[in-house]
Amino acid sequence: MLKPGSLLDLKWYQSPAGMEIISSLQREDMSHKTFGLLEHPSLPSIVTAEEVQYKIMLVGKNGVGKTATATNLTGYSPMENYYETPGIQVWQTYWPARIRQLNKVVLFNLRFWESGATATRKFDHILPSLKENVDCILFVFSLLDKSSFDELPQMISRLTEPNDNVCKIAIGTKFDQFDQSEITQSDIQIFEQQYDIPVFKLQNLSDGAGQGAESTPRCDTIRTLVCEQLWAKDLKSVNRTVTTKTSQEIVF
Ligand SMILES: Nc1nc2c(ncn2[C@@H]2O[C@H](COP(=O)(O)OP(=O)(O)O)[C@@H](O)[C@H]2O)c(=O)[nH]1
Ligand SMILES: [Mg+2]
Repeated sequence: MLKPGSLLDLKWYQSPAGMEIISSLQREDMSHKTFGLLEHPSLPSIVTAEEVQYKIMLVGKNGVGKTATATNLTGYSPMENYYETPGIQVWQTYWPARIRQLNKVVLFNLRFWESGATATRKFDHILPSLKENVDCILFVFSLLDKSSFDELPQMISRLTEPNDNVCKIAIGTKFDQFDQSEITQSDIQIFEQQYDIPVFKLQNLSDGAGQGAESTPRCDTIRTLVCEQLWAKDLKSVNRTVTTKTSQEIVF
């Protein structure tokens, strides 16, 4: 399993250069600017960051926090009231990161796709639309709902194939209430080893009690870790098909 921080500099976004790019992606109140699918951020003129785009699909039981994870990672305000996502929803964000090996900054354009389970069951086109050209599957479970964690293996076998070159990450939500979780750290480690899928714990509500601010990874860190897994997936595919144009662009 990839050691966190081995490909991307996890702290770079806090450097002066990182903060300059990020401030051009944020509003004055530090919330993320939101960009429509056809919009593009204008970066400071001194910055030349190459852009890479990824489609990320969120799956998991209803109510585990897929929408909250997508809005949290893209800087949208959380939903005030819970309702099941009625069809497909897409959120996008831009996030810069420094690639250690290339000493180069890349702007990650992350597009998160999610749908509610009822809509997915009712309309046959939804699952194929989510899966089409997907780069990454986020298997979302709630740290407060053991059954949502226990369902992951079945979901993995339904949605993935060996050597499919799709990046796979599990996200455990409700980290703010981890002290009430029936899922232990050892359960998580066994899962990571068995499926070779990293598990990131995420707190989507900032006012939650439980885990102290010190021990809770910032959403910015989780976003960077997701970018790192996507970069690792691209490196793997470059090793497989070194002749494609995209692969060459990624290496240099
Ligand atoms: N305390 C806490 N609540 C969360 C967290 N993530 C999501 N929720 C809540 O869980 C409920 C379901 O979240 P939602 O994202 O709509 O679930 P979805 O059906 O999987 O899309 C909502 O009331 C969210 O506010 C979290 O990290 N902590
Ligand atoms: Mg939802």
